[in-house]
Amino acid sequence: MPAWAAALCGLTAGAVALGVAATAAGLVDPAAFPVAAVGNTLVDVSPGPLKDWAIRTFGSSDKAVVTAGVFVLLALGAAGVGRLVRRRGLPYGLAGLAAFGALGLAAVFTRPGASAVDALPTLLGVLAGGLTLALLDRRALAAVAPMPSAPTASDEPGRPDGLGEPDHEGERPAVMRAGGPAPGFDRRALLGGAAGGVVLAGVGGVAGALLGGHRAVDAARNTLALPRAVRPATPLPGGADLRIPGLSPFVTPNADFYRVDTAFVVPRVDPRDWTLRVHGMVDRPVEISFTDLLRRPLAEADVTLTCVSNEVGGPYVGNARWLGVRMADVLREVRPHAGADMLLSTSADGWTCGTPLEVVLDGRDALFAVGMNGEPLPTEHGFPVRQVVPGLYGYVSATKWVVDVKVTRFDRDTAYWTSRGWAAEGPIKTQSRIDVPAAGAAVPAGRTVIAGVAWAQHRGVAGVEVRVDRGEWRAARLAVTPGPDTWRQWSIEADLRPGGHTIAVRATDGTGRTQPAETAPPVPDGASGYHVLEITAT
Ligand SMILES: Nc1nc2c(c(=O)[nH]1)N[C@H]1C(S)=C(S)[C@@H](COP(=O)(O)O)O[C@H]1N2
Ligand SMILES: [Mo]
Repeated sequence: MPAWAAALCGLTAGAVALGVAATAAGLVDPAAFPVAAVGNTLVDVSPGPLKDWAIRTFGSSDKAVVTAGVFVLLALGAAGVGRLVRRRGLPYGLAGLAAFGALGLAAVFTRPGASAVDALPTLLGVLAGGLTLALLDRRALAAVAPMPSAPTASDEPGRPDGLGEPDHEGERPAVMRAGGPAPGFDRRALLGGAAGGVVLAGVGGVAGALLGGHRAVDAARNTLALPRAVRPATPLPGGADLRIPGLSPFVTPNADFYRVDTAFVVPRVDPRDWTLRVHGMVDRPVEISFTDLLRRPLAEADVTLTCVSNEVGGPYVGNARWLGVRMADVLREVRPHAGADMLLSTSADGWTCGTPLEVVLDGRDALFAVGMNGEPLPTEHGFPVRQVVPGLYGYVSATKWVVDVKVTRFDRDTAYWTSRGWAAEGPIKTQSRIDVPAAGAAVPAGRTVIAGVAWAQHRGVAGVEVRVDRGEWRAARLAVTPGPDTWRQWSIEADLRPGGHTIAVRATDGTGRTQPAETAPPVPDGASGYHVLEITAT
């Protein structure tokens, strides 16, 4: 058993310990990672002149240098533990590991505000390191056969596993005889174990970093205080919400807001690292930090978002009060070139979206939004910054986690969904939906309230009509709206005789156009047709 092999055992155990500790720290608190805690403690206790020197010499990477130093010391220590196992036996090695753990725990608990759970990363790490050491000790170190009798053992003929033909034993390198008694240590088992340990440690470290980053972004969001709007939205008119049970509330609570995106894992964008680059066919490209963005005058707007893949009567529509910087303000600063007609926006996870430039510049409340219903954007809805453009389906307007806007032309660039068969431009079609009664519901015969929402963003909803069975289209009562960019609640009463009934709804937009009866599927530019449902009066 060469010294390097013993050191490798120790190093592997140390790596596994740190990987496990890193994952646990990512879940519990990144500051409870023992390496970070020891590094912090070292910085705290080191004399002033040493600190000054470190800052002068390493600049802003001084923390990284200290951390690297701790890792080097730990590596030496881990190698030492491995050699201790070789010379004195496993219990001594385990004791060595425990000693490192104790140091780590001490550092973790000298941090202000440390709580009992902060011990977990170190304890789990030591446990995992100890197990790894024991495992490697059994698989690799303890495979050492008793020296003088080894040849006798392999002389036995007819081994059931067919390995280690006794006659050729001596000619074959030890590494090819895994599993058989060997006149040394089992190198293959050790190397395999070490490789497995390194992989485990790497996975643990990455998981810890991801989980920790996750928590850091959540913390940044939770402590973010958004400035007030310079142009506040008009307070919601009293009659915007008819407050009918079962009817979608005028303002969709963030927790209930539909979510549509291609993100398998929700991007966690740290506002401290976030920038928005606006470039392309412009005179003066800019790159805006989150702090810069919040220093600009903020506007507020009530806007209803809709997804192009919403079926008639479907759920992918929601209304919120957004707070943000007007996209037009930023675009005027960068001075788009004549001939540019599209904004190609890109999210932190690489999704792209093409928005007509003139729509954004025509005076409507197109926002780089930071707030949704009085709080920072929820992570799933684009924290820290997303686009909101009234009147356009989300796939051509509502880029979440937006980080880049390129001023370009529709004939030069293609966005994510456009290259997958959806229309390049996506103005929202006028639509209406019956919320109450629910489809298939049984209601008491007699007077029944029928209610729902209708939308035709930026044109506004001017009328809603309802038809029961083969009857006349009757005008529904409309709720008040703050402007043309939100949906509009409506309701009507109907007298229903016992039996089955068919209810249909249609809306007319602010330009006087009634939504067409012809049905169309969502592809390529949005569903159309009346929302029709069956109920029973009893
Ligand atoms: N980054 C990113 N932004 C995106 C999408 C996406 O897949 N990725 N989907 C868009 C689509 S299709 C819609 S309908 C809206 C939905 O916004 P919401 O999830 O906040 O309701 O986001 C848009 N923004
Ligand atoms: Mo969408």
